[in-house]
Amino acid sequence: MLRFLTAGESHGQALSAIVDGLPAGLHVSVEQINHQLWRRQQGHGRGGRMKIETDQAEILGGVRFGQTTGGPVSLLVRNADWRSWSDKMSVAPTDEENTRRVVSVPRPGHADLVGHIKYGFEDMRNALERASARETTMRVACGALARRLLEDAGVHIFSHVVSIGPVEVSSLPSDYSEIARLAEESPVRCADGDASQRMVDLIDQAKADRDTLGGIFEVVATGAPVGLGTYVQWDRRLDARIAMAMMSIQAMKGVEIGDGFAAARKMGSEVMDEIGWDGQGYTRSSNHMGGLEGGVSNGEPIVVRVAKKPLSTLMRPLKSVNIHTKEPSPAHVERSDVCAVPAAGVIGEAMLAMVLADAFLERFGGDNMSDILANLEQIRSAHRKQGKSVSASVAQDSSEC
Ligand code: EPS
Repeated sequence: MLRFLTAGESHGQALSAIVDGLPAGLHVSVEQINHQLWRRQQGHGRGGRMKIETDQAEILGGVRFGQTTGGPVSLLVRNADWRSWSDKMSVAPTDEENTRRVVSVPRPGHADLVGHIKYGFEDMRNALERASARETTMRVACGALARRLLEDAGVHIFSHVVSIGPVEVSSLPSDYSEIARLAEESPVRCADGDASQRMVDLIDQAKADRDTLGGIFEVVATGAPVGLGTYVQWDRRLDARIAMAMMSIQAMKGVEIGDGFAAARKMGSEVMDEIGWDGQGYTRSSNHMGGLEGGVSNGEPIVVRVAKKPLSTLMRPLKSVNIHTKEPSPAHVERSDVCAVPAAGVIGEAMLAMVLADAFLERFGGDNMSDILANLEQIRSAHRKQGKSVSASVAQDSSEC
């Protein structure tokens, strides 16, 4: 089982994580993790914090001479902004009330109020510091390791933004590698140049209005083998595991796989991906199911769309109530982003990588990378042989007709 846990607060000293269950012999490097951390920090609409931070991972354990040992991998990313927060986020008790930057008026849509009620905090900073999407730094760091494993097996993951607020993509290349390339070049990770510009303009307008924006991103995994996940138990279905992972990202409010909600409005004949045989393997006329049937990967690209609500920290604060006086008050204002949908796509990639790598190890598992890749090859070649014999029996059946 591949799993990870994160720790740390947005303005604490550092963020940390443990990734448990990686096999031995996986080639990893801080440079490759840092590249993913850099991608997460980009995107038009990010706030001042991204100018302060240059997220850099440190590997504290589980890797020796560039390869995983099979032990837990321990990761650390220091918060550069800690310099300005060391007194306000002091680990040791302090009597200095005025150094605390107490948060007393919850922001609608944020974890502030539920954190106060649930944990009994009189200072909601205790809630917001951990609920903050800054935590996703570690998800991306952990996901970078899972991504390495998948790459060795020929699985590639990318994301692109399909809408920000009301602005949607209207035309996309048919080739996934071209979509990935164009998204990487866009300031909002959108592969449609025209929509990309309109998204930038919309974000500028929202900033001027002191408002925020959400949007939808798509994450795609190509090259995933058939048979990841299973229908035999509810919590082992791959689509369910992907949905949970995506919904666990801060501010996400919806997930769809393949045509998702649009498929629900169509006839069955319009949305099933018809099956063919090309002499070597099965073919599909389309991929409306997003690469998953019965909770199992079917060999087609895995396509997931995720909806992010607008950020709940508004520079023009909404109505709220002071939790101490119960008097009406404008919500707390904290430095934040106007739009973080492009970054959310990179985080979605990391979460999909973790889920797919976990399912991959379940299916092809072994203690080291060579065994795992040998298992993959053995199963693939068995499928090829099975394909040939199916093809022979189809030929025989048709000659008997
Ligand atoms: C951050 C995500 C957002 C940023 C944060 C850094 O966190 P939140 O979910 O709390 O709004 O606003 O930056 C700050 C907290 C700050 O002080 O600017 C991230 O993705 O790193």
